[in-house]
Amino acid sequence: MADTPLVGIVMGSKSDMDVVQECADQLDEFGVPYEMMVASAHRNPGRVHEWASGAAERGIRVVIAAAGKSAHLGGVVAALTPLPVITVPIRTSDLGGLDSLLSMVQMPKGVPVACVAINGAKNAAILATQILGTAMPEYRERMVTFKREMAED
Ligand code: RP5
Repeated sequence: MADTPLVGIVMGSKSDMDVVQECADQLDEFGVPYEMMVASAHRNPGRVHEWASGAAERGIRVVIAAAGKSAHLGGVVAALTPLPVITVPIRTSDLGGLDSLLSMVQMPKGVPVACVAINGAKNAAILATQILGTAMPEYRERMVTFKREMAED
């Protein structure tokens, strides 16, 4: 039987997939099971609601939400789950991703999301694994090894 996903990745559009793939590749490298979903907060609000509100019960421990432009996906997901949400602002053609970044980092008081750099999908995977590592020794150990290897490079 496949491992139960621990990280839930949601993105606002199929067009975000190129960037999000870096996140999935890094989680694969760390051996972290994940699930991935395309759901837009404004085009598919029902799908987002269903996915986010059931995430914790499915066994997800950390959510990664990637979106571009007026990127409210992470905030909407954070409103629907008790899980920590890491957002990835996607670079955009008009404003270079500053639009996505500001939409994410400026969450009002009470509904926080973490936010990595524009197109920082790899860092989202590392941060998610670090969060898992606070309660799961195998991922903590994986992070210790990762940092040691980085320092030796
Ligand atoms: C957001 O709008 C998506 O997250 C994407 O980054 C951006 C553009 O989406 P598409 O028009 O390419 O579907 O909802």
